Amino acid sequence: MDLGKGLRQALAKLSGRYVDETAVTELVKDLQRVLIANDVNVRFVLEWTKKIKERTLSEKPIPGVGLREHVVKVVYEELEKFMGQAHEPSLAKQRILLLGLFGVGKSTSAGKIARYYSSKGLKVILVGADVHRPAARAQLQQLADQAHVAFFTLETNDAVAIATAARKLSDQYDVVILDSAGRSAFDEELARELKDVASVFEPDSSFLVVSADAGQVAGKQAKQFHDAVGLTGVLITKMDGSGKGGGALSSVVESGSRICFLGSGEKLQDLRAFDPHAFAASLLGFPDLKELLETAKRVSEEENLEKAWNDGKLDYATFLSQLKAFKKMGPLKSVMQMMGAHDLPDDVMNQSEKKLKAFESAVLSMTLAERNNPALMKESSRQARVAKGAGMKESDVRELVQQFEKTQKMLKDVKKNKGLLNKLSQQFGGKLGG
Ligand SMILES: Nc1nc2c(ncn2[C@@H]2O[C@H](COP(=O)(O)OP(=O)(O)OP(=O)(O)O)[C@@H](O)[C@H]2O)c(=O)[nH]1
Ligand SMILES: [Mg+2]
Repeated sequence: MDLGKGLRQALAKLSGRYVDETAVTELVKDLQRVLIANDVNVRFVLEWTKKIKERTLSEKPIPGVGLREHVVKVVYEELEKFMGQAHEPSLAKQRILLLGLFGVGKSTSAGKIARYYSSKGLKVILVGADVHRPAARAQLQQLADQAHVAFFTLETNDAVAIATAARKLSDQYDVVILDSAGRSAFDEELARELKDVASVFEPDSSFLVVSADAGQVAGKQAKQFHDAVGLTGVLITKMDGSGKGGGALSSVVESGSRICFLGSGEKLQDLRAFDPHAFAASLLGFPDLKELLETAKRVSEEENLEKAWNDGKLDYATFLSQLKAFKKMGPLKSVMQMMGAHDLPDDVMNQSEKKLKAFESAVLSMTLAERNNPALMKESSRQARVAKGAGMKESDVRELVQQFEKTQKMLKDVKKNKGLLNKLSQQFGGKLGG
């Protein structure tokens, strides 16, 4: 199972249940299972989850944030902390050396980095110095064409001669990127060749390219290459297609190397500078967790909607204002994810976003009297009028009315309401889930 999905499912189990020590212990076990299945080092998994358990149980949630969200926040923060620093690619004049074993994605990554810098307005040239594989330089030239950058090589089998000439290209270009030859395994000969190339090319940055498929072996590779030729950081490719991304990431961080870029596809735009904040957010399925938590708090304060719920007075007007508040929190998908409804198929998501919109236009087509006195909407002549006003089918309006009545009934059944968001998540989350 992919790491993000596994983590999200583990967290989603918390929704709708009382979060206590038993629930946290269970979560920790789930997290451990997911991480180990993704090839993450066992010692790290145990240390990391221990910290999560300690923090979750000892810290008080910030006001306005439920216990479940608090747990999610702790997991998120610990993930972010572990991942190390963000990499901000320098925009200065520079030379970049790419190294790594066979087929890991060096040349593709060279093209991606070239495209990145070129899009920043810098003058970029790609240098083909893989003198071992016959078609390597032609492939790099194609990548240069795709990225709309210059290309350079020499018709020789002497990589050092090419690197020497490439060093001089800095007179004419802002960014010179040298693509070196791969090997099936790290060995003395490769180390020597890379050292020779580096000594004449004098790179500002040397990035080791590893594939996510390598799993924990990525960390070992990072250490070998670092000890032999020195590294600025690591670029992990194929994050899109591997179940071992977690192992590759964590082992590289543990080896003491920095993660600088992530590649997540074959196209030139599939490259991101590494940002632990964004990375943790995307793994856990939150576009921006901090913002979402803050918005959730602000919305409920501003609108004081809990009061309406606690009073047990649900009419179309209240319901509409709740929907609007709900919408303010961002796309339905993010909100649902915050509520723990993860990995729902897109068509389900889109459909219910559509439903929400339909509901809104229906309510807007109601008279004030109808909004405040929901019983009126049972009349089919009124339903027909609203349908016409909202540009909907009568059957759709009828369905919405039925849905509203269900919600109303549910509200009456619940004596003490814990909060608007919980209620809404039950109404919509439950419906979507089932
Ligand atoms: N899915 C996916 N495929 C990738 C990614 N990066 C590279 N590839 C693919 O991996 C294969 C090898 O990529 P190359 O860039 O040729 O790898 P290389 O390290 O230069 O290979 P050698 O020069 O033979 O050592 C190609 O089919 C690429 O399209 C990535 O991030 N995701
Ligand atoms: Mg190559």
